[in-house]
Amino acid sequence: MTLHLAHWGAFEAESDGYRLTAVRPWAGDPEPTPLIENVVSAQHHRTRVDRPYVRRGWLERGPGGAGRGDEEFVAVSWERALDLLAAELGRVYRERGPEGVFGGSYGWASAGRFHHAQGQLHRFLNCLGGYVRSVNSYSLGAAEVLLPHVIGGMGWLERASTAKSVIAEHTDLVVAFGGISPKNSVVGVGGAARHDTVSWVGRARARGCRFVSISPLRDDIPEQAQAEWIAPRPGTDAALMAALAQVLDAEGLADRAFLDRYTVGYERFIAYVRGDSDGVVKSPEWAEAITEVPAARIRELAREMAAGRTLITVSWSLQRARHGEQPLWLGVVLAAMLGQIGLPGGGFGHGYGSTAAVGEPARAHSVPRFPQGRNGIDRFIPVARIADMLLCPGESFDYDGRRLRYPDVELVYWCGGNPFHHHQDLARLRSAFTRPATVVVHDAFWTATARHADIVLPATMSVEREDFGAGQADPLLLAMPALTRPHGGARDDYVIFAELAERLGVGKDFTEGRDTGQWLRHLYEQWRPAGVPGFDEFWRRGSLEIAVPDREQVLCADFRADPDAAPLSTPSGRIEIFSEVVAGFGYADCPGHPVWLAPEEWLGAPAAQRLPLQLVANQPRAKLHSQLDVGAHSRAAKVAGREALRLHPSEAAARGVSTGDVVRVFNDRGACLAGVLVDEAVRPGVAQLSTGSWYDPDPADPSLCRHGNPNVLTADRAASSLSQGCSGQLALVQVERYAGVLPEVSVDRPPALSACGAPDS
Ligand code: PGD
Repeated sequence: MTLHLAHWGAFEAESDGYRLTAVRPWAGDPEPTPLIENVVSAQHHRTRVDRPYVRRGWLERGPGGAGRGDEEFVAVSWERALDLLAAELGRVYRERGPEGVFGGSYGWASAGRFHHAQGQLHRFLNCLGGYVRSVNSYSLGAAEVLLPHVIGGMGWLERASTAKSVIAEHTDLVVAFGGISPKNSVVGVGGAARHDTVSWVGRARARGCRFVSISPLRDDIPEQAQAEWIAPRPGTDAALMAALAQVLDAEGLADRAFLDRYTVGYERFIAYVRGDSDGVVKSPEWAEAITEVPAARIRELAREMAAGRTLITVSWSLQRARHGEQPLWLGVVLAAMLGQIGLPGGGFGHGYGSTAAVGEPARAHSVPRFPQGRNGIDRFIPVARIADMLLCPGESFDYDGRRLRYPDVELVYWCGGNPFHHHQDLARLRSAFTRPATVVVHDAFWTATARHADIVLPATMSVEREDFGAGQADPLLLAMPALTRPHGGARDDYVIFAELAERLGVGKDFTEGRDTGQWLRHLYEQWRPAGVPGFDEFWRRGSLEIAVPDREQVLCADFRADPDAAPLSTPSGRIEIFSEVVAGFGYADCPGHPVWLAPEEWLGAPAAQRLPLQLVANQPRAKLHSQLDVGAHSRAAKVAGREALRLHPSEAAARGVSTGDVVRVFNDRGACLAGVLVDEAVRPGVAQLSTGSWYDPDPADPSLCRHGNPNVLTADRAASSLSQGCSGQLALVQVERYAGVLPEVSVDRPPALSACGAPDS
């Protein structure tokens, strides 16, 4: 048995050289996940890309978007594909320079430090002079821009977060806005070897810690938490939080000494809460009208929060929404009012349950990294503005106090991501994707993005190549020998880029004369801290544990001990309840202190008369994002072969549908078909449809996805002018029984392929 690492866990596998014959979770994982099964069943699925393909129109007519996404693909040899692509890259760099190439290429790709797809692409494009990049992520777009103004950078916050073991031992009350999701906490960027959410939550509960989960979904927290469930209208958490602040203030429960010493701007914020600045007291009664949470419960919760050691945690999903900055900022403010930031088990957290990494104490050392070189230009877009960039070149936009312009890109290169999974308003993205002259995609599968490309190059899966891996916060560094040979003619991204680089005259710059094995040894030895075994010993052992100096880590403990000696990285060095910098930007949708702002699409909006359900488009349970959607575990979770849509019994009854029925979910942007699951764990007024089912547009109407991808329904609207972050979590929709003849789902077969390019390799 050989160990292997995926974003969702470590597993042991046997193979016959071509196929994985036995797979089981790593023995060291206390709470293994069934997501491992998807790897086995998807590896040789018919939707693997088996050789290079070129879209017929591009091959016959040359660069241009007409027919993209609709036409058949022609199989070509590796030689021909690489020659064509090298010639096209040469043309674009010659005529347009790096500004003509978008290499932002957002996506999670696979675990493994060397074969990290984006890192490979970026190094390759940097060898050619650079590229238009993307900044921030779909996961944390609002947080990454806001938090440096308020408490500190997202990377720091994640690394420094209070250890889960400390919460289990010290916290009296966890108030979890967005819950502590058991399904999301199994996943961590780069790998999560030891899963422990159920156990740390269970330990805390057994000691007497109480959990309050504030979410439209009851199962957003492990059962072991025995949590009280408060289900406000989705998107209204900021109003609920403002009311909690109002009670703390009015009842003298705010810790003035803490606020004076460790924060700036409280007076400006509290004037808003008291109604001094706008004439509206943010009382529990005010919040009840917005959230539908009873005022008495809000008042009581505020008192409970002040009565013991309380952790306020805000999930990542809350900021992945219109005005997503506000509940996050308010979470920090509430924790500051309670005065427990820096104390064991008290204070603030962002993302417990959103990823395996939060609450993992920091390692003594980072892990080896493939160098990406230097980008010769400084042009970027906030990552979720991809469609705007393609549709509106030259137009200006706001971002974190700057006024920038969208570049005019001619070639889009995607490697290790699936924008037709991750982006919002897919009909709009489809039309944006007709704009560039050329779209190149490397992927292992015929994802919707590959189907919207001109040149599709087959990438290996991680089990088909040699690497080493470690999660963002996991102390385990794992050797990952290849488990099988590649599927069909698939090649490693590294090998593909090395061959392209050779053709473009930068081969040596890209490879430095090393093959994969030599790179692994080189990266490891360059990184190797004192006391850590050499590469051969590491590879022989199969793994090593990186030291963790402080297992009882507490967020901001040093800041609390001495805020002058250990200031925060904010402009004032203190927690910024009012930010002069953010206020100075003058954004109406993100003022200088946190506020409740009604989004365009919420249950209290006029549009809810027509579209009375709030879509919650959250992360899927049976796969990571869209990865391995054709795997057996993912398919087993579908209903009638489509993504499952969960509805409260009252909403199902009102529409005359029951579990197993197929419904049409629709709004003004598009529609999709989904299979109903009636479930009391969903708040009335909510339709929960996870992301990840591969987009399967109906040929007659591409705004209809036959497979249940919620991103045909979500709005391509930024969280705010400050962050330009993804707001894909929430949208208004209506649901009706699907009355017509059910169209077949076709995305689990390859697109139309023609062999007339006669593969010769
Ligand atoms: P993945 O499905 O992980 O989704 O979006 P992301 O694009 O990351 O895509 C990774 C792709 O890389 C897959 O197609 C996989 O086959 C491919 N791949 C894997 N390994 C390799 C490799 O070695 N080489 C190459 N070339 N390809 C490889 C995720 C994004 O979606 C994220 S992070 C979030 S948090 C967002 N969440 C939401 C949400 O909550 N709600 C909505 N509505 N939308 C979202 N979109 C975002």
